[in-house]
Amino acid sequence: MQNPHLMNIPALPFAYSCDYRHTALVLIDFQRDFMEPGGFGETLGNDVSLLAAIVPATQTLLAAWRKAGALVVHTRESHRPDLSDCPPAKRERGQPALRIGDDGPMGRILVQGEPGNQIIEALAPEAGEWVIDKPGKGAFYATGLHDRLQARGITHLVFGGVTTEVCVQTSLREANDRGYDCLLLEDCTESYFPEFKVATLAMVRAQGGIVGWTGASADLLAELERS
Ligand code: TIU
Repeated sequence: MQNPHLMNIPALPFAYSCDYRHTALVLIDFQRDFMEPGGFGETLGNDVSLLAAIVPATQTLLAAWRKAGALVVHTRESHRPDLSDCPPAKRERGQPALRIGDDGPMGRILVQGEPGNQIIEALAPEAGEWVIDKPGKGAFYATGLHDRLQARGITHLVFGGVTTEVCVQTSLREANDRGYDCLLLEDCTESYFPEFKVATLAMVRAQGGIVGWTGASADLLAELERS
């Protein structure tokens, strides 16, 4: 008998098949530091209002994923208050208005526990969901995430989050190298640079899905409902 929990999601470059019991929804860095004025994203010179468009679709998906009882992983790009996990090369890069660790309108920029480091209310983690604090752009560097996913029997990762070409793409590529099949949801990820989002989606699925698949949340929702 066919596995009733198996989903065959229309995607590019071809259908993405996964059993939701072995799949995690990974929401990358939906934190105020990137989504709201006064945080890290804005200090880098970006128009952060561009990112709001994906919140409703991501909320809908998150609600359905929770209802299915499948694993939700939230990440935050963040550093310890003493910045011992922030390489000088990262802190000193460029000419931002405020640097990592500086005091901003939402507390210290990109520092754990500060108001700006919290995930936005609309997508706030619930009890039992994983919240991974990561010092790098990728979710696997210095976090222990791979071991936790392995222990849980996770083989597939569905990605949303910000920004597409920075923390989302880095995390997806790290995951691909660790053997996960990865689906990037185009309406649940956004960049400060629309052209970079388009390019990232194209390069992920090129060459027969060289690092993953891209798809739409509605197609995932339909399969989740069916299974
Ligand atoms: N600057 C930018 O586009 N992104 C980051 O610095 N981090 C994340 O993508 N989370």
